[in-house]
Amino acid sequence: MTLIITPGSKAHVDIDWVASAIALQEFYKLQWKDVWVCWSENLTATIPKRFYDFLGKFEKQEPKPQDKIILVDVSDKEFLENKCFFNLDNVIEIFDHHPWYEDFWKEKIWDKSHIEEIGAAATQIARFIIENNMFDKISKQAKELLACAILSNTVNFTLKMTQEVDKNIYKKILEELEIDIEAFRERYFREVDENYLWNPDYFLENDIKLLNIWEKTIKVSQIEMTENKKFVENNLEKIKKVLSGSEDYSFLITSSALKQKTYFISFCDYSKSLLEEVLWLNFIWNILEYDWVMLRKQILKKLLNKLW
Ligand SMILES: [Mn+2]
Repeated sequence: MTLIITPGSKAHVDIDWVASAIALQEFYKLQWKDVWVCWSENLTATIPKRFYDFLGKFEKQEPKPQDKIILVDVSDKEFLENKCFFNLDNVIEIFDHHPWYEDFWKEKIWDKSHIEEIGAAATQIARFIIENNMFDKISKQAKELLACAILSNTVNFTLKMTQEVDKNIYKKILEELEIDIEAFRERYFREVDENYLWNPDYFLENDIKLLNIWEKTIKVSQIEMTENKKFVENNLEKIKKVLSGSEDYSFLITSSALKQKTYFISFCDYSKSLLEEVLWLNFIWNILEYDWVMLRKQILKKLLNKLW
């Protein structure tokens, strides 16, 4: 039996997905040889460059019709039915922290469906490996990736979805690695900023989400960086280019975990008025400032409620 760990589509992957998949592959390889990952090569800026060599070594393979699938960080049945490249009946296990499709998966794979509202899929995977007494067999880099992923997906533990278990598992990993918590966090967020500054065009382009909803199309680009304000001001023309297109609504959202600020950037009047209505705040020229962290999935939820 061949096991393939995958996010289910060929879209870009963030650090939560990469960290979870790599650690899970290491875990299952301790018991089963034939375990592969399948992902697109499009990495978002949330993955520091220091991990690129390590990630490049992982054996990737496309699933064949008979292969069994483990899904990580995704359980959206409708999305998968449209985008995935395998039969959903081949899924044998799922780890995800986006609630909604619990019943569907429970019915299909019963106790192999691990879906819960928690800050990061990486927390689930780390806890799962710890509970199976195998955490000391996981590589140092996989552990570091897991810790970075928890930091990133919980936006430094400020996101509403964050649970105590996210904080506890994060602490446990760093204690085991004997790494200073403050220094680790500071380094991680600095490295993400460095990615954006190193290749702004690429990273602006690759974290875009397109949605079709009630005959309207929405394009949302996302950047998560500490110095987001400076970056936006210096790259307005590039952002404008990324956001241009035939969509009904288009904007960029960028939150800073360390500064706890979010900015929305839009060049389209429809999008601006919609965001102003939902957020109860005003754009000044093309920028709206919001005094807390918010991620794309949260603003999309608000907009969808509004447009409904
Ligand atoms: Mn995630």
